[in-house]
Amino acid sequence: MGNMKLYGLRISYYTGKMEGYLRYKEIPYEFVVLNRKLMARLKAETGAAQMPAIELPDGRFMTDTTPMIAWFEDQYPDTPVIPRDPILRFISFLIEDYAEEWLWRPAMHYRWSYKPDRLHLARKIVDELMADEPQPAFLKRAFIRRRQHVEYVKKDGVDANSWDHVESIYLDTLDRLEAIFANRPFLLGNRPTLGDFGFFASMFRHFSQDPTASDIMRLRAPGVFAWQARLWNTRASTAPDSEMSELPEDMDSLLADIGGGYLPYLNANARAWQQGQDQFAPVIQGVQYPAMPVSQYRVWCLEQLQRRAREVPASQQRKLKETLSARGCWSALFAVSEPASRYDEGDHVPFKGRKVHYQNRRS
Ligand SMILES: N[C@@H](CCC(=O)N[C@@H](CS)C(=O)NCC(=O)O)C(=O)O
Repeated sequence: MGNMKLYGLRISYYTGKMEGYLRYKEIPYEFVVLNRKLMARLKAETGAAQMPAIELPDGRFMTDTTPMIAWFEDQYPDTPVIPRDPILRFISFLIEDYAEEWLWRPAMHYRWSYKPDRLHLARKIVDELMADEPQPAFLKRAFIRRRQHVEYVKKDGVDANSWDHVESIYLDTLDRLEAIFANRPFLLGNRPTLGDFGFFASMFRHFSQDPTASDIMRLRAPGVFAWQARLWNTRASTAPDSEMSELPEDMDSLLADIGGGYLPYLNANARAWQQGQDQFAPVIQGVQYPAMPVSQYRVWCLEQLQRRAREVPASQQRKLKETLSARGCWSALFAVSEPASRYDEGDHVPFKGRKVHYQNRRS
């Protein structure tokens, strides 16, 4: 696939995830730095003003890293990042979704709530995304700082009451991953699987590089710091070809976080969606969050996870149930029956469809 283009920014969470995957799989691409004009074009081509987006050599556009990776896995089946064992396969989908969606809030919070971080990042964003716009640079930087803080921190549930809980998601995750990477190079063995790429989004482009969070990572979890560089530098053609066939015990606390924090959030979001609400204020692990937007996209995430669990062959369903129940994930996964997201009704993803990620924006 010559001339495939990856549109994004060098500081972007999901662009970093996609680049990590493409580099690992050795799929060639040309990186195109976005500006706001190109962003408008991507919206027209993909249905979503979001990065990354990919333009294939045949002119088709794609967006959304999770279905894009699934699509590339079909095109490039060698050295799959989706485990063959059906239970680990499901767990990989679950961890990918958890990691990229649930670490998003702390990643945005650390980047935009702390002064050294917001000054540094606003400069980087303006220099890439808005370089060709005529306004004075200090005004553009002030605009970005305010926009990001309002949209992705204040309106996304971070207030004085939830602040510590949001930070604990990052800190606890570092501890869980540090313990795992003391045992092996990647989450499920000697080479990366989907879950590694899910964590890579926040850990690579935000936490290992943004000033405040990276100080924490280097001191608290040097093994995680080493892992994100290792993933960036690992190639499928030379990665050891060995897969685990049993879920290692050291993954238990990560799965407990999913069952105790993330899935209850996804369920509250899905219930609010079913009731036609635009906002909801969940209680997560005993902490009252302020009102935040209902996300249609994340109703779809829950729906996809339920579908993936149902796809596990009948002969393995009992084991799946036992494995997830023992780690507090099974009942939380099916607490909302038929989430009915209506998100991708024509089965278009990752190609053009109606895609809205963070906000409800139903109008
Ligand atoms: N689910 C999507 C999420 C993509 C996404 O939200 N990207 C962010 C940047 S990392 C974005 O484009 N935000 C739009 C904005 O900030 O206006 C994926 O996996 O690609």
